[in-house]
Amino acid sequence: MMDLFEKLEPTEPVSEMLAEGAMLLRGEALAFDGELLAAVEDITGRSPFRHLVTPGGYPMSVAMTNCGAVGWVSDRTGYRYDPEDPLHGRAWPPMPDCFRALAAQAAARAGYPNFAPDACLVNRYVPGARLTLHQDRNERDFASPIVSVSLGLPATFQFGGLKRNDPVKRYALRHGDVAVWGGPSRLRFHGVSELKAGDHPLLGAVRINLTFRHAR
Ligand code: MD3
Ligand code: FE
Repeated sequence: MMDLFEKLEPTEPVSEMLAEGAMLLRGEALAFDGELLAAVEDITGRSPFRHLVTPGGYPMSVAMTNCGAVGWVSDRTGYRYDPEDPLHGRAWPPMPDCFRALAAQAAARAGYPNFAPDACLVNRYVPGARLTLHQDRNERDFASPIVSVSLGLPATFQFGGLKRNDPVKRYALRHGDVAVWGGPSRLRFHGVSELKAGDHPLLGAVRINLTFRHAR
């Protein structure tokens, strides 16, 4: 009988506290994945993925778009939340109901029953794309958490401290994983290592990450 168990991979907990205020909910988005990806297609039909330019003048390797009342943008003048998509000057696509439902469910599980995101940044990684260590501090409200949803290829997530040079822990984020970053973890430095090549059954050689924010 025991030899059956010995053949299994070592298991990870379904939900895991990464630090005070930071909770990783493995597989939380799996039941929504088809619906989420159809909604991403709808969003990018109206506000396509683009490589924003940093204030320093470099195009980011991660392509981005947004949905919701405001969207995060970067250009030569700095970072900001903008009610219109600068590509065409119209509003960002509305936040789909399935996005809102998943974000609220995950936040509630992590102890934030009143999370009301007004922005969702959609990031697209292809192999080689990465996000250098940064803090998310353009939101007016640091009391609300950020909820992130990973879809497609797995990535190595870097989770640091409140100072840039604090030690970094690494976690694999896989298709369907959802994380909630609040409380004292809200302003931790974090980043994503260069995406490795791969072929995901739903997305091919792509990773999509949704981050839900209360920005204003
Ligand atoms: C920890 N996105 O969009 S999600 C970002 O996978 C961003 O695309 C990454 O960092 C991605 O700003 C990481 C995980 C995440 C998001 C926000 C956080 C972790 C966080 C805010 C505070 C602390
Ligand atoms: Fe971030």
